[in-house]
Amino acid sequence: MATKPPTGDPVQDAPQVDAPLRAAAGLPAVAHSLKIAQQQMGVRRTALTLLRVNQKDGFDCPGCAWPEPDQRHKAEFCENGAKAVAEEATLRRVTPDFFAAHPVADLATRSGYWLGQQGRLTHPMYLADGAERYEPVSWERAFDIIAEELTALASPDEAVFYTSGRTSNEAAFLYQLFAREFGTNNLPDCSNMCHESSGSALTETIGIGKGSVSLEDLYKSDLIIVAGQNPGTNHPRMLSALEKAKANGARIITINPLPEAGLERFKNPQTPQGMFKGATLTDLFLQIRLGGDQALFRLLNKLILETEGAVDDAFIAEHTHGYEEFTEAARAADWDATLTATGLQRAEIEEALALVLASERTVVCWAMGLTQHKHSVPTIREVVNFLLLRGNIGRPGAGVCPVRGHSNVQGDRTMGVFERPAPAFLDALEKEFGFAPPREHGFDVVRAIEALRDGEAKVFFAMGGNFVAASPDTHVTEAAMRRAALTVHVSTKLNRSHAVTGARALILPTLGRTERDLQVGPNGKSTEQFVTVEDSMSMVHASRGRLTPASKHLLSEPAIVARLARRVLGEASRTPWEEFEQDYATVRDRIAKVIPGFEDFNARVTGSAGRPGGFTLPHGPRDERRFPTTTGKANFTAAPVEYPKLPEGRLLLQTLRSHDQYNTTIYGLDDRYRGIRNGRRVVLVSPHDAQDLGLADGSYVDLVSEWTDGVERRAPGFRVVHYPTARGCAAAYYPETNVLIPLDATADTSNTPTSKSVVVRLEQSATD
Ligand SMILES: Nc1nc2c(c(=O)[nH]1)N[C@H]1C(S)=C(S)[C@@H](COP(=O)(O)OP(=O)(O)OC[C@H]3O[C@@H](n4cnc5c(=O)[nH]c(N)nc54)[C@H](O)[C@@H]3O)O[C@H]1N2
Ligand SMILES: Nc1nc2c(c(=O)[nH]1)N[C@H]1C(S)=C(S)[C@@H](COP(=O)(O)OP(=O)(O)OC[C@H]3O[C@@H](n4cnc5c(=O)[nH]c(N)nc54)[C@H](O)[C@@H]3O)O[C@H]1N2
Ligand SMILES: [Mo]
Repeated sequence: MATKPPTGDPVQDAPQVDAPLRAAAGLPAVAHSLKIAQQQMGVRRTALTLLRVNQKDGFDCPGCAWPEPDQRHKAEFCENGAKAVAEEATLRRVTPDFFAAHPVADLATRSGYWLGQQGRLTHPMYLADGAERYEPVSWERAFDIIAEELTALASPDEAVFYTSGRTSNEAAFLYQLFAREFGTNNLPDCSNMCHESSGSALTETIGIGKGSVSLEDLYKSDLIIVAGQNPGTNHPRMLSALEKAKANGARIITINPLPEAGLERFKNPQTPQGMFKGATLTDLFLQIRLGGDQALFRLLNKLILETEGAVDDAFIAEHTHGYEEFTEAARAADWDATLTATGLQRAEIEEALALVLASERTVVCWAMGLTQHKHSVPTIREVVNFLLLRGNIGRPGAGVCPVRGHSNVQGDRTMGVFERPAPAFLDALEKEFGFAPPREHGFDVVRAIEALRDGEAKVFFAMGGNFVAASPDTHVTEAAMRRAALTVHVSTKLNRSHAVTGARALILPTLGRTERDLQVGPNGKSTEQFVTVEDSMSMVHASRGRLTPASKHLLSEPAIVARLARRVLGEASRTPWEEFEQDYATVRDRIAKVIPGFEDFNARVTGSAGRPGGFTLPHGPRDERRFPTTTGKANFTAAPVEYPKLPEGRLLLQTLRSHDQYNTTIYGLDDRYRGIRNGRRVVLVSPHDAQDLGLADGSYVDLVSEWTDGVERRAPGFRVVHYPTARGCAAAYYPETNVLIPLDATADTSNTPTSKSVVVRLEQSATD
């Protein structure tokens, strides 16, 4: 039973709707995750595998980047972590027979859900120019094909090397090293669509693009503000941390257009009381309009400034820059404009202010609700202003907490996967490896799509991910991809990017996190390798797979990069690629020499020196209130306040995740907490707006986005769901809605697609 994928497709998308839940997790969550896991893996494998998740001798959960507490529970995973593991550890297989039965044209008609449900990829597969089907290919031939296309390019900058955030530190380091030795900084990654706005804002203001808090800080804080994040679905283990913080006396303000079940009430399945009763988490819910956060924080800042003794003058004098200019801008903040921007009541903001002023130690957590707007960078800078005002950075219980998505997205960036690398990083690479890395900045995700579209890039290589489904402006992105000479995907599972290809295409199947990684050394003996990852709180630790690999033809990601590099760079390269493949410890030794904070890496990560379970990377602002910015201080900033303005009769659409998906991987068709079952094509609209617009619950509409280029982008056939979202705002799931997001609708500075603010009109569907 465990090995049979569903047969019917297109999957019947027939949403059924109940009232949303008011609490997350508890018994139903455990039952639900076990059901999905057992369908994929069977009962025994489910039990054995899940017990290894996030244990000190086990593997890092391939779900989110939330850290593991020091005192681990026997089951240190959550419902959605279990689904992520099941998705990878499934017993279903996509073999050469499957590809023989399904031409690419057929795969292109299938839903992402159906593709993912087919199981793990087992063989390297090649789609020749003009061929209808992928055929099995040897690894040698696959590397020859890539080398052929790469060496035929007029410039290394015609190649693009994408990374999704599951790639280990070791693989990521080798990957960027290869790309740069080949000669390009074209290293876009999923961060460009994710927390790039956080990185841009934090680097400018505090000097480092990472969060400044640990789990301990959350436990010690007086006030935790969770803005633009849905941890009940996307970071479920964060709820345990919030629960603990509350037990220690913290208050929680939630800022969100949607009431999200997990933040209302949490029934911790790991404690007997929690399982049944649960803890109320949110003390104050601010139901903000999409994109209203900058205005809200600006007004709070003005109110703090106007309160006698509320500002930490000593901290500001000693550690910050730009205070005068900032206070001038903040004092100009206006109540009426803020109430319009946020849709909040005056009393609600006053209540928030009271909680802020009562707190000595404040943390602000955020995710995609703050990062995917046109004005995301100034919004996050305003959050920094807010924390700086009361000295809430660099002391226990306080700080910035951008909650990362993919399990190693932060580590990949630390390893140098970045299209705009710092000169100091390139200098260190040059010194260690003896070649001159390119200095010119490369393409990020949006620029890579433009380059492919315009014929300026010809080879697209992806280390994981599902680029065409995750990227904005689906039709434009797909057309761009089809112009490439060669597209290559290193993947564990089948996805849409394998069906929308360049003239030639390769699928290179790879080991997942859960699988044992054996490499043959120079003496002919196999030794087990482990890799390392960095979580959202800068903790680096080892991850060791335990399961037998899905197929004997798989290569690990480090092995794929090392073999590719040897084939492409040949004798000219002085880098010991073969040694790197045989023994990942030698890669870690080089990381230790190139990247600050990794000194003595091997010893510290294995526990042979220091405490077991890894180590925390240095962070100037957190550790010693040292701010490595251009001014040498923490920078206050004073950007003009912006918020989205809606033309008459339009709604602002955010594109978000359901409870049964991991980005473009769809686990199932339910969104349990929001009361939606058996379908994904739903649009959540406030009943008031629905009434004004004449949209009955249960009617079907097309979502039509309106953009300055005059092009109408349409996503047809969405069931209207009356839902308690903020006025003027709507919500629908991604990736189905990526057709609506124009390629050039991006955030200022970070160039992140504005996936949380798309102006749409809702038209009755022709089929309705
Ligand atoms: N199970 C599971 N886990 C995941 C993922 C997954 O798909 N599934 N994805 C992973 C990845 S890569 C990431 S980046 C994270 C994403 O984690 P989240 O950011 O939690 O993901 P989204 O579903 O995009 O939810 C955005 C939240 O912000 C709110 N929001 C939207 N716009 C605004 C706004 O303008 N202001 C405010 N204040 N709130 C707003 C939405 O209502 C929603 O609650 O999760 C990671 N973990
Ligand atoms: N409209 C809209 N678009 C968005 C977002 C949004 O909120 N709204 N969110 C954005 C965000 S935050 C992100 S992070 C991106 C995500 O973009 P991506 O990271 O590109 O997409 P994923 O869906 O996470 O990629 C899933 C695929 O990764 C492969 N995979 C899984 N595990 C492994 C592994 O261990 N190794 C390798 N090599 N491959 C593996 C599998 O083949 C799987 O099909 O999407 C972005 N796009
Ligand atoms: Mo993400």
